[in-house]
Amino acid sequence: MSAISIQDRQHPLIGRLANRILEIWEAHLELSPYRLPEDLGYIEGKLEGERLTIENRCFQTPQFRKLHLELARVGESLEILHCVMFPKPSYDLPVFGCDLVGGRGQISAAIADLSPVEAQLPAEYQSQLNPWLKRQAAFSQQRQLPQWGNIFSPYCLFVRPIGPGEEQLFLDATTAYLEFHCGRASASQPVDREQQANIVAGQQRYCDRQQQNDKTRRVLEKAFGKQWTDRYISTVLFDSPDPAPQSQSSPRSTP
Ligand code: BLA
Repeated sequence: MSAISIQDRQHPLIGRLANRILEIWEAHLELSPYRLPEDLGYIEGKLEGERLTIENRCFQTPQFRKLHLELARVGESLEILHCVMFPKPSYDLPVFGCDLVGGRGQISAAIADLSPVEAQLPAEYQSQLNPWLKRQAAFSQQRQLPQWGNIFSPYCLFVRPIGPGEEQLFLDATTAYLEFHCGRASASQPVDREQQANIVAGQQRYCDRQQQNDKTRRVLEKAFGKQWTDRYISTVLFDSPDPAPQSQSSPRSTP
């Protein structure tokens, strides 16, 4: 699969993480194409006179309804990597998400998490991620999650990485989260219908909260306006899953 790069002067962590994500997806998962609505694959707009470019890569697999990797850039001042892996509601899997926001040579926000869709992460995820809690202490600038961020797990990494050592640690942690998750996902079995309703509700809640991130909304609204942004956030960035299928035993309506 070709490397992803909409720019030459990309922050090295953004390019390295984008390529790492694509390599891990390709190694562990059975990828097939995912069509974005009305060719929202590559988008250009203007923000305060600067060009805003967005490049999307989207796939689906037997376990995931949507794998989304997005690189965005606003002139010279802002660059973003956004990635979310939405499982199908028939699989009881957490949501992998990460976001890198940087500009002028510095990443200001680096976030990576495996977020539970039910009350907490499955036990095997907890024991796998636990050692990373100690390693997270090595980051010199931890950041506080906003209020809507209560969807994230206790293992959520949210830092401003300082220097190549911390950038490498962020890349290592995200790689470990992603490799474990893809390995578990490809070995997992579908759940029964009752559980699917909980999973749909959990993913819906994840999307609702993410949609409350005003910082994302502000960047997009300035370049593309409110209407376009509402549609982009609710159909491309954080679209909720379709409702769970009706149970066989539910009463039929008479024709
Ligand atoms: C923060 N996201 C931000 C910031 C910007 C964006 C400008 C502020 C950076 C800072 O405080 O240093 C912008 N992010 C974008 C844009 C896109 C994007 C425009 O993805 C897409 C085009 N956000 C996600 C995902 C997660 C996430 C998947 O999209 C986590 C899994 C988290 N972004 C996230 C969090 C913050 C953030 C927690 C900090 C919010 C805050 O401090 O209020």
